[in-house]
Amino acid sequence: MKNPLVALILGILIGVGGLYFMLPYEPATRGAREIQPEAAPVTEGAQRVAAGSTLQRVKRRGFLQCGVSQGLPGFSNPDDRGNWTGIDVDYCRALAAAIFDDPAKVRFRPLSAKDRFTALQSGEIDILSRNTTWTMSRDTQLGFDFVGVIYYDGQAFMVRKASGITSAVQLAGATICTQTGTTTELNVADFFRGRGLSYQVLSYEKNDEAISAYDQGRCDGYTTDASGLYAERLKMKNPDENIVLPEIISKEPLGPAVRQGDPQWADIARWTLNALVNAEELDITSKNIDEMLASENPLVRRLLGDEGAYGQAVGLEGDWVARIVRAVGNYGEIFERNVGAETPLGIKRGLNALWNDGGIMYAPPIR
Ligand SMILES: N[C@@H](CCC(=O)N[C@@H](CS)C(=O)NCC(=O)O)C(=O)O
Repeated sequence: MKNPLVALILGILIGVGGLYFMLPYEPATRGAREIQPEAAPVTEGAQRVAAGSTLQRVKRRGFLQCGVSQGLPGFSNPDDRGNWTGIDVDYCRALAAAIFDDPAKVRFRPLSAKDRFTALQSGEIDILSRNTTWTMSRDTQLGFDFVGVIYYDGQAFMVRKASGITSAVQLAGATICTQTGTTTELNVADFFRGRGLSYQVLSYEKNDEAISAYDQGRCDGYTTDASGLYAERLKMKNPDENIVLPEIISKEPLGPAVRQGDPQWADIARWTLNALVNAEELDITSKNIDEMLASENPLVRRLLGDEGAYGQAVGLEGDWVARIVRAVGNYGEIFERNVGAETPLGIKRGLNALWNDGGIMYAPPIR
């Protein structure tokens, strides 16, 4: 550099630029971004809750607080005696098994679609496992981390058979019942507006109100995630008089979410989900788990904690996956037990089949 002044100015510019890139990344939660109507932005209070070890808090408390729905068969549904069943419920039981070696050490907190996010932000629950769609705004503006996909879903419509409607495009001018605080409301608006069709939406805070409004004929159609349609149809006066239209109008990747700010807890939640899927891929089931513990297959040995220290790395015991599978089975077992062909919902694996069996369910390896 011939001119020392030019060299000095250049040096300052490079230094300032370098410092800028070293600043910690801070997502803009205020102002700049448009918040979806369903979402309330993260508060400073919520960020305070997130500090510290959720695992330690859960252990000290002696049970996991798991946010679920108020009743959605196949996903999270209480019976008359308050026993919960469903895919989302079994996922929380898997977490409790990994932490406590006891799938019963979990309390289920029923939450409406509208209240679920504040319950997670405020620390009322440790994890949200409630047929919740992973969207960018929920992931980036609410102070959450989604840890994966437990069920690949998509939104569809239900109508009365007697209406003669066989396709969603015939719904022009229709009144549609749905629930507030959901992606469902937003997608239905996109669907009709995008096609220049007129429509009316009746949104209810409680899903059972939306269902009964539709069932009483106040709406021409009811819309939610396709899995939810099969589940909710079971609650109707005459389920067989209703049909699900063929169009899937959105992507609804449903998955568990945790508060941002505790990477160890996010890892535990993420790898519990991955462990369930990897266990299915390796044919490790609740029935053969004890034989599998003697396996020579290195992939099985790593998953079950005979090689490496994968559980210990996230604050769990080495046999965390054996505990999980013994308690709730692998992902395929959970699917079949709760929503599969032999259940009243009768849902096929479809997209939720493993990647090597025609679906897109794929978990990163444990190694
Ligand atoms: N996946 C959508 C919809 C979730 C949702 O709340 N669906 C309703 C209709 S199936 C539901 O679960 N209702 C049961 C309840 O409110 O407890 C979302 O995350 O917004």
